[in-house]
Amino acid sequence: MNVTVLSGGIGGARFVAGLRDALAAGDEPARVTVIGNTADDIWLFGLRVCPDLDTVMYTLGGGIDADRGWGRQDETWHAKEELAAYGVEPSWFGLGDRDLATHVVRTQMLGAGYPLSQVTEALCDRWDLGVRLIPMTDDRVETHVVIDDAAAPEGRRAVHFQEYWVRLHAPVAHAVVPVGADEATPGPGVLEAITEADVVIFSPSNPVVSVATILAVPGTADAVRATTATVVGVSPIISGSPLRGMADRLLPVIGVDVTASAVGRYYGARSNGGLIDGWLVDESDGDTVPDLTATGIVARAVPLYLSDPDTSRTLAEDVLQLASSIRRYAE
Ligand code: FO1
Repeated sequence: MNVTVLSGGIGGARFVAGLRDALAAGDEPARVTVIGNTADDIWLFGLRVCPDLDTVMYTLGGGIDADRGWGRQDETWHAKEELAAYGVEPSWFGLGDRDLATHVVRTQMLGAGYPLSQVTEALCDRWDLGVRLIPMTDDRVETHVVIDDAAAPEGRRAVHFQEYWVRLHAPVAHAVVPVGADEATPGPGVLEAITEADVVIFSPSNPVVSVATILAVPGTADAVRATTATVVGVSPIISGSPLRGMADRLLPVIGVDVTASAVGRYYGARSNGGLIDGWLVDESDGDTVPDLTATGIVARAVPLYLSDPDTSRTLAEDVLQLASSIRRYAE
């Protein structure tokens, strides 16, 4: 069975780890392809940093700092302290010593002319993930967020997503723009991973700066609409709040309410030209199942909290179960 997951930050990586465990315990051989968001990527001190790819790589490779959800465990920060001592900015982004090695290797390979997809494959070789991780594109796409700035001419300015999130802690946003998306092409294997899958999963990642950015690469959303796979999503919103991150700040920017139902309807039923066939909401949002069903989405309420590997695996099993019940129904 071929399963393809669209994944962004920490929630997506934890979900993929649960999916890998669920499939490993199953009786059917399965291959998992993770299409990672690269619009969070940033140049820092001359190094290319790919947070969402690294979070999947470290989480599935066993190198993640589980408390932070990003960066390496047993990390030290000497290089960061030395850079700060030189007064070199940005000092607001936490680059650990172990993590730096990943960015050095990546930057060296990019500089030698290797595309991000081959760099990612090379880095993942060390970590033995048990899934294939591919970037959404090899081209440069960067999410910029428009915020208030009294000092700016029109009272607003655009900042890189990482500055918006890490330095500014997600202030009120007026627009979210995946810069470069229109000129980007899907990375090697991305369209095939969607069209040849049995199941495509929208992980519980930020709909605006993770899933939407992957879908913003021309051709990707069309591949999801057209695939013979069953497409199932997991709500990143539980009882009106995101599990983590700043989706509650960004969903209003695209005119979507901060509810599990609104996000499901934002993706839309494939039977009505949308992107998903099934949608999982938390038990606390079970009352929204009827109105989702009315839009053509097969919705189900299950526990969505990813508090540990066991709950992640159970959630992944629920997703696969929903996909197979939709598949049977469709046949
Ligand atoms: N998130 C923070 O809140 N503070 C940080 O200093 C920080 C550093 C960092 C370094 C490497 C990396 O791969 C991720 C890092 N993140 C940090 C998380 C990152 O901002 C987010 O995980 C994604 O960009 C959004 O999901």
